[in-house]
Amino acid sequence: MKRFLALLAACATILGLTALFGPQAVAATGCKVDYTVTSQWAGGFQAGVKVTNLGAPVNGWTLAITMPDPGQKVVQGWNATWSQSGSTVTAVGIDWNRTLATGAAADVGMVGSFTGANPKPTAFTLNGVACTGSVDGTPSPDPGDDDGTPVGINGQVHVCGVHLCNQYDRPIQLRGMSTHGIQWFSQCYNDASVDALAKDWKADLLRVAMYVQEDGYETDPAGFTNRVNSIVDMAEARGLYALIDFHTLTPGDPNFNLDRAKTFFASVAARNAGKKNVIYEIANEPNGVSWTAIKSYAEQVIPVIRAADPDAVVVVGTRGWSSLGVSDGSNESEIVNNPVNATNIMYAFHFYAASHKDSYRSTVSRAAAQLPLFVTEFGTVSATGGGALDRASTTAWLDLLDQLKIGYANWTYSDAPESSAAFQPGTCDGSDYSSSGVLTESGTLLKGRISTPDNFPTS
Ligand code: IDC
Repeated sequence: MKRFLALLAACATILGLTALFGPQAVAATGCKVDYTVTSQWAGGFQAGVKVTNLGAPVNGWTLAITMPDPGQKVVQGWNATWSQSGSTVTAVGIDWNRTLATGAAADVGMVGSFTGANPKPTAFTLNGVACTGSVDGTPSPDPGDDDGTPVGINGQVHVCGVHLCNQYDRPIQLRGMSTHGIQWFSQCYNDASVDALAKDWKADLLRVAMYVQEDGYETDPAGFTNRVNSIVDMAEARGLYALIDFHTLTPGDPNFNLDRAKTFFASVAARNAGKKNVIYEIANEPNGVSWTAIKSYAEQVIPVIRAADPDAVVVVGTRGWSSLGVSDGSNESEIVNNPVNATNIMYAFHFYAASHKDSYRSTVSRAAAQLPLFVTEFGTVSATGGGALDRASTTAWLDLLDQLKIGYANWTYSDAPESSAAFQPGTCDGSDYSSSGVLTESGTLLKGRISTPDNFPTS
């Protein structure tokens, strides 16, 4: 009897430990799954899977998906750790989505291959419990501190499928402006100018372009880190997202600045981890360098950011000045076939409307079905940052980005003496950033586009 009790106690201990540390600690009592094939091509498909927990809160979950056709294989996935055994595909929640309150949902997704007809899955379980969606009354997320600003409405953003999604798991497009190099134009970023961006332009986003070379970060790491942080704070105070741009340009290989990037991002990510408005852009425009070298850089910098700020979105620059490789004679397939091994990331695409036209637009249209894209920089003029504004091409680009819900930041919110700047030279010496007289032709066009209503989804 004593021996039996001891055995029982040992079992209880093991069970207890499993309950504490096992990924399936708390079983859900109900769940609902929305499975959507978002695109399909010869032998391949992409699917979004939204799993809603209708049972007790879980801290750690495993979603098992039964694929009916033996030819269906998961190739890659996002927002979860994916694996497959026979006909069962498994997605395990990761650091930032592993906790699901009652009624909360996780949006995950996968790219798969198939050889037969690609039928939809026949069954789903969450922590071993069948998802029938039979319990209703899903509570909507707490509106929390919605103050009507972009960050107030959307909260912490994350990548869902090929989109950027808000706290309600709905795709959103963030529209805004990029600073010029803050080593040259710091006088343009002050309370009055950021007020104008938030209130008059009704922008969602300010990109903070911190050059690394050209008298930038490398000359004063602590000083530039502080300047970036203070602009992040100015954006946060007005409910704007801040895109922290590690503005590598020359040399084009981001690995040249790998150690600087690790130091910089460890610092800004730790300092800004608690904020909901920060997105990290780890390399502005890689050029003269292969995609594999860029991917290697990304896979070393992203873990540094995640260690400090696990839930932030990270944007990765692409080959050929962030042209998805097009300006180097390549295209998005090198990324699709060999993506960065990380979740919650997007890929940067840049264009200058007078230089980059239909062939670039068709690449973006095609790539947008397979890769989460963010236009972290673009100009209305030529790639030099000067020359005539190309209204027709800019309009075609912005219509396309609106239609695809791809976020963008325009180069530049500055009074630089070049046609890409939004303000007339000398504007930043004064305090008027609002009247129409201070705008350039490019600034007038962009303010007109950006200030139209966002209509962000709130449920
Ligand atoms: C340009 C600036 C210009 C500056 C030059 C070199 O407009 O004043 O002298 O950089 O630093 C990019 C780059 C961006 C460029 C911009 C226009 O990301 O730094 O800014 N551009 O040439 N990619 C394509 C164009």
